[in-house]
Amino acid sequence: MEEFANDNNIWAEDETITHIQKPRLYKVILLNDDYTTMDFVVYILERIFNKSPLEATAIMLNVHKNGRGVAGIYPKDIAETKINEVHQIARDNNYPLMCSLEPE
Ligand code: TYC
Repeated sequence: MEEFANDNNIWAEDETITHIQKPRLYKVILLNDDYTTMDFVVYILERIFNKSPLEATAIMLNVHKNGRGVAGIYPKDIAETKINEVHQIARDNNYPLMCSLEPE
């Protein structure tokens, strides 16, 4: 069946309208602490949040200076998975690094 789409709706040939829900997005907030090394935070930002070395360093320094910062913005299930991965890798390496979830 041929379909014509704009931002929110798809018009099918039989003129039914399907409403497409845009997923709500959530910010993954990275929190500062006194024990996790800067190199480890940069590694996490590259590995889990797919940041370039330059971006990862800028985000890490921002969190170090301001106490918190945005690591990435994702649909809820993806954001939750990334947070679990960060906490697991941090615990495996004996770092207290924490992140949290915030509606955009
Ligand atoms: N404050 C840490 C240090 O001085 C570095 C750090 C940055 C830790 C960002 C956590 O989310 C963080 N080693």
